Amino acid sequence: MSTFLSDRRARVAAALHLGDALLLVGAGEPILLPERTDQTYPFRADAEYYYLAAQECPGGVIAFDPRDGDHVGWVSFVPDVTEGERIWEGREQPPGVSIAALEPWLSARRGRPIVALGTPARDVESDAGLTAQARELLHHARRPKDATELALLRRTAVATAAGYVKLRSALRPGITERALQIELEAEFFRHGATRPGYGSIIGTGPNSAILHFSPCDRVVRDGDFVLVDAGAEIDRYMTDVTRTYVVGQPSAFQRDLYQIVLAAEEHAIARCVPGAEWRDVHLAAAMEMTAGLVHMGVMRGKPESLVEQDAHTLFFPHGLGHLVGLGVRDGSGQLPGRAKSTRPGLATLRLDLPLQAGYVVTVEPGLYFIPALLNDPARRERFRDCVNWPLAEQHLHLGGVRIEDNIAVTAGAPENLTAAIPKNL
Ligand SMILES: [Mn+2]
Repeated sequence: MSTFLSDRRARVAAALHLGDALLLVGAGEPILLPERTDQTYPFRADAEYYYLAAQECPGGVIAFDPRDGDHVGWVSFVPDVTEGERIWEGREQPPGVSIAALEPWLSARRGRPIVALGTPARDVESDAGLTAQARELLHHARRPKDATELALLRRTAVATAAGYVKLRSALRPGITERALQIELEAEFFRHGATRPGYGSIIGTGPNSAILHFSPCDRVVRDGDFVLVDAGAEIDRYMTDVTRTYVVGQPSAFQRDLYQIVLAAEEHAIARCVPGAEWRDVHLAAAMEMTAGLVHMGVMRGKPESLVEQDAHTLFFPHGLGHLVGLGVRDGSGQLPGRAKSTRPGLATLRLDLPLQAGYVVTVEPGLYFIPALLNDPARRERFRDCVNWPLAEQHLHLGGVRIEDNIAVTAGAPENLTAAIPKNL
């Protein structure tokens, strides 16, 4: 077994405090498409399994008995590959012990509590309390990225950068969002991607204000904002980057909006140091962008008071970012034991913890003119005095700006893994 995997397993064993409990981590089974045939969704092992096995293996189970110790305690049980799988899928027998040996392994340890992580087989009788506790600890232990993970993230960043260069060279009035998607994703593959990390978001014109817009056949027009949020994936690790462009000459208004988001993003990146509370980094960016909107004449009042009232959420309705790695929101959430904030302006945060060296976090401030928010009567009443409503209305179809990089937190200065992707309108 590779050293990185044995190191990783040893780190997890130390973090989980299993006591006398046995650990089972299941990969899960393929899921049938809703077509009533034998077709399945592309198989993705449960992330908790993949982290400990570094392989896709439907039906696989990683088991650990802490009494047996770090060296012999870990066993990888794998299903016996069938002739059908060899013929149709070209599958080969993965390394490991036949899954048939799992039952005797468990019988020899009868009576001990079981912690079942990953996607457990249905017939495992696990201890729900211990399992919930272990899951939170594993989640937290996976947050600092090891060298193998960082190397994969750097490779995905290279493939992602190539895609953005290609898309940008194709960007002109008359091209469709779909054609831009094709250029972007084909270039990801040409540079080693195993797939796009998530559904590529490409929104042009008013579509750029839809936070998770799926590209369609809309034709790009001169003066449109073009917001692209996409990233390449290699072996389950992915980059999550956003850039916003203007086709042709940007208006003064577009330029101002862009500069506000860009400055907030760069200042937030500089704040990604060990010990920084993520909610503080988020609120500082919110404050800065609110001050910018006041300066532009879009919002009215003192930035501190506007953010206090959550008025900024009219234009910046999401959190500043999340952790990324083995999955697009890998390891996000709260510090173990910390409850999710109930303050409306913080409830949308996907992350609430102090940053630590080794974490890879997205920094993605944005400002948008979202009709669903700006036309909402309750918000218009509540924030009557906070917004220059006639000016906001003039820009209801303008769309929005988001800029996102992936930042590795280190003991020294933050490292921007996606700095190679140009950030200019
Ligand atoms: Mn993101």
